[in-house]
Amino acid sequence: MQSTILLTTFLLMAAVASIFLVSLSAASAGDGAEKAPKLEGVRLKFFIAILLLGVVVSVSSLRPWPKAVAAGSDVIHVKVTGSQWSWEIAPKEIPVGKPITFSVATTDVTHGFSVYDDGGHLLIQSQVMPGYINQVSYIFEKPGKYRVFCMEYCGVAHHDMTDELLVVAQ
Ligand SMILES: [Cu+2]
Repeated sequence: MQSTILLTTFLLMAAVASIFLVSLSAASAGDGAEKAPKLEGVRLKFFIAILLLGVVVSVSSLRPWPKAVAAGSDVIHVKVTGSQWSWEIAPKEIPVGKPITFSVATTDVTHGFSVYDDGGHLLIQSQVMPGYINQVSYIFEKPGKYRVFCMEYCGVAHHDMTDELLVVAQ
């Protein structure tokens, strides 16, 4: 199987290379050579415009990432442990407007810890890996119920690996 894939790849590469060589020899033979200088200027301007557009779109759509883990005496620590197929979260009731740092761990396989608001928007997520304790921080601005989902396929009941956080006003 591997050698068939390799042979097919080489044949397709040879086909692409031969098409490229044919077009290159046609271009150097003089086809459309008289139009080249005018087109070159337009092409360069177009290229610069596309490049600038790309830079502007990339920079303006940047978001602060990664989020720094909150530190300090006012930080509330929440211990999260994932196991096939449930979460153990302590405490599950957390105050609004305070920095919360979730320390996530697993007792078995890799899971994905994520918190969603009631509108279904993803607020935070962290990979939950065997042998590691990962941390992610967040400040909940609104009281209410927040859903916890596993974001890493972890077995047959992965879809059932949900829980809830209750964010309460002080
Ligand atoms: Cu899962």
